[in-house]
Amino acid sequence: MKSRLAAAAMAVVFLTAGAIQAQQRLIDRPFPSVGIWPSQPPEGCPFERSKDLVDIAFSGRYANYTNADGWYPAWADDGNLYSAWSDGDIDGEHCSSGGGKNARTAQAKIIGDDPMRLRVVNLGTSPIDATPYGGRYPCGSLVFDGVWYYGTYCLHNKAPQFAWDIMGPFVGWRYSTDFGKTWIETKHTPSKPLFPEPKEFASPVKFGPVKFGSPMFVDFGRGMEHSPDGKAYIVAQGAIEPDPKPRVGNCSWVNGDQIFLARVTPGIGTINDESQYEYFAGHNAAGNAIWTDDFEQIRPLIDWNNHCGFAAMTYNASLKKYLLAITDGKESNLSPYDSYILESDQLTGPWRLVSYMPKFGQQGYFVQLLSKFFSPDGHQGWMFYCSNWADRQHTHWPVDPPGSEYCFSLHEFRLMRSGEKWESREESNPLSGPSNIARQAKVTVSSNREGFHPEGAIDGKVGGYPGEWSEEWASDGESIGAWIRLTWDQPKTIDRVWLFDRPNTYDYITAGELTFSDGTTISVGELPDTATQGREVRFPAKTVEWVQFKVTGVKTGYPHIGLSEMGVFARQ
Ligand SMILES: [Ca+2]
Ligand SMILES: [Ca+2]
Ligand SMILES: [Ca+2]
Repeated sequence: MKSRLAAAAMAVVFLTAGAIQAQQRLIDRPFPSVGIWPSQPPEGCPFERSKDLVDIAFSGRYANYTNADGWYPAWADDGNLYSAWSDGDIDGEHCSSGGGKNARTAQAKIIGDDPMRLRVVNLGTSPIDATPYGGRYPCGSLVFDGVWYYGTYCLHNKAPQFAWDIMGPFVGWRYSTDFGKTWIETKHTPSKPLFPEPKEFASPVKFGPVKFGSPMFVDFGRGMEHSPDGKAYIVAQGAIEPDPKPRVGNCSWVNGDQIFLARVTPGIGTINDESQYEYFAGHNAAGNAIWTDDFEQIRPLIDWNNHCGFAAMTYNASLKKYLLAITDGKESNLSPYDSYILESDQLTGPWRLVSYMPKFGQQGYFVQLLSKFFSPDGHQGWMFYCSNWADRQHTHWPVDPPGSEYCFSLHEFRLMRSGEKWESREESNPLSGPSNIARQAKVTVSSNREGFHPEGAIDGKVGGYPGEWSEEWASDGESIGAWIRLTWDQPKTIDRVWLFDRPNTYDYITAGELTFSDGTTISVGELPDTATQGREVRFPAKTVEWVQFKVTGVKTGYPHIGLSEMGVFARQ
């Protein structure tokens, strides 16, 4: 791979300010390598280890967008991803799906082919009635033949130690023929859902279990191009009564005992018609899949009691493999979760284990391997998941792998072949190396917002809200005029400064100024808003006791301006 730093040289600008000529360019932020995630299946794991895909490794590169969860991206013919989102904000618009009669769901378009440089466009929110349940949440989307099908399902709160412990029914698919501008709601309701479950709806509400709680469309690639038969397939977690191993939240938004599979020829006239569906009903004596139109004859695709949960399947066309990602929300869904990846040559199994990842995220959920971002050889890809909704301030457990956040979060991974060695692509991280003398400096700031740390600006990490707050400096309500100063005990000879904006998209520095203890100044251009890139300022070497960065321009209305990282480099 060519140098990311070199590849990132976006613009070279010569500026003269004060007595100094400086050279400025944008640089990619460095990422720490993660490597192979140790596969640690628990006792009783029913899957044998895959011989073809033996591990999953993470490069450490990630990109985070927005401040919401509930993403289920579908790759459409026009090349964009279309997705639901919920329980958060985009561009100041809020959506919450837990509001009973006043629940809402939302949608967005995700533009771009480079996972590090996507643009998420909010397409607005829609009111939706959850009653008699407490919440009505989005699930899988499919965009096929110019129609966007968007599913919603119900949740309810019963057990206090578990958020949304009751999985209600999947209601049905609403659809849009103008890519999300307008919607036709499904004729189904929480009390009259598409699938005949749970069995009774008479008051009081019967709380499950269900088999198709939050269905996800199998990701067959762009416009469903690799569907084996033109049908859309859906997977979902669920449970069967009686349950020999009951647990709190046994059939919830993130827990289940089994995974189920169904298929339908997608169309406006078919998708909300239960009689058009066929259900996977096990294998016959010859090992072939049985399909039935009788819901009562359905059998699990995966049966691992107390170890199933949210499930998403992707077809990897280059490897000719089906990949199934499952998350187990454990006994209390306020704790870390386990996730695992299975592979099969067929949609209906048999399934083999690629990796069992305990405490992935550490609370990763909605894990999806997006077909759009697989490399031509099929081994390299980008995993989407949300994380740490129950620990958004990261006070209970460390984020692992880095960048696991409550947002649209993409992480680069590699499916490892047998015998393949993981080669870290990590380049030396100048921010954590010895030449970055910012880390030896004393930090003073114009102000600091409670919960943030001035020292976070020199900890060698480009991080911060909505991730680790401790990794950035945020001023207390300041915009233009906010400043940070680094002072050394001894004069230092330096020739380069790196500056990274706060990664959130509310606070955005559009201009600044460096001042040095020798009285010289340099005008600094915009710092990229999401901090996936930073600005490098190079100047003829100078010997100084302190350097200060002052904010001279911001995007208006965003009052806690600051820096996620400032590097100052000694002359080499
Ligand atoms: Ca169970
Ligand atoms: Ca930092
Ligand atoms: Ca920012």
